[in-house]
Amino acid sequence: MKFKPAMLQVYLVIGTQNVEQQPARLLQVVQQALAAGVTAVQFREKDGSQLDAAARVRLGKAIHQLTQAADVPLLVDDDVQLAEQIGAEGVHVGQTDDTVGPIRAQHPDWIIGLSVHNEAELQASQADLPQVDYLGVGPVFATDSKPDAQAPIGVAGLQAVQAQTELPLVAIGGISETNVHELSAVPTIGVSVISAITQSSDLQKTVQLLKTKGATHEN
Ligand code: TZP
Ligand code: MG
Repeated sequence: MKFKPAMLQVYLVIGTQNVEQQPARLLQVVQQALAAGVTAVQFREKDGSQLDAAARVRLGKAIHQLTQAADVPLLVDDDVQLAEQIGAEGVHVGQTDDTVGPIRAQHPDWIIGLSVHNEAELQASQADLPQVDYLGVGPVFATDSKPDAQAPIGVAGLQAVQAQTELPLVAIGGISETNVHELSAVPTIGVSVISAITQSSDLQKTVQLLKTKGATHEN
C-alpha cells in the first residue's frame, strides 16, 4: 500500500497491554475504530506481553483482516519479523530500534515510520530520514500509556521539529478530545493515540473529533 500523508490523520496504536490483556477486546476496539474512521493502525505489543510469538502472529493476522477490509494500513511496532509474518504494510521504529536502511532495502514497498522526540533526535536520525515515510513526534503531552516516555515536548516542541523537516508528522502522547485542538497550530500533521480510543465510550464521536480538530492533511 502506497503511503499517503492522509493516512496519519487518526492513527490508532494498540496492543493487549492497552486492553487488559484481552485479544478479543483489542479486535473489538480495532473494528469499531475502523468503522469510526481511523486512518492507520499500529500493532504495538510491548515487552511483558502475555502473548507468545505464535499468539502475536495470530492476533496480528486477525487485526490485518480488519484493516484490509477497511483499506487502512497496519504497521507493526518495532518487529520486522512479526510484520513479515502478518503481511503488514510496514513498521514503526524508535530511536533505539533497528536502523531503517536495512529494513527499507528488504522492503521497498513498506510504509516505515520513525519516532523522534525532539530536534536533537531529528538531527541524529539524518541518515535514516531519506528511507522513512513519516515521523512520530512526542510525547507532546503527558501520557499514562508509555511508562518509559520521555518528558512531554508540548506544542512548541512539536512545532520546533516540524520547522526542521519536510517529512509528514504525526503527533503522539496524551492527545485527547479536550486538548487536540491545540495541535491545529502546527500545520500538516495527524494525531496518534492509544487511550483516547481504547478508553472512549463513543468511538464515532472521538474519532471524528480527533480527525477534524487534530489533522490538517487533506491529501
Ligand atoms: N510514544 C510516545 S507517547 C506514547 C507512545 C507509544 C503513548 C501514547 O498513548 P496515549 O494514551 O495516546 O497518551
Ligand atoms: Mg520501539
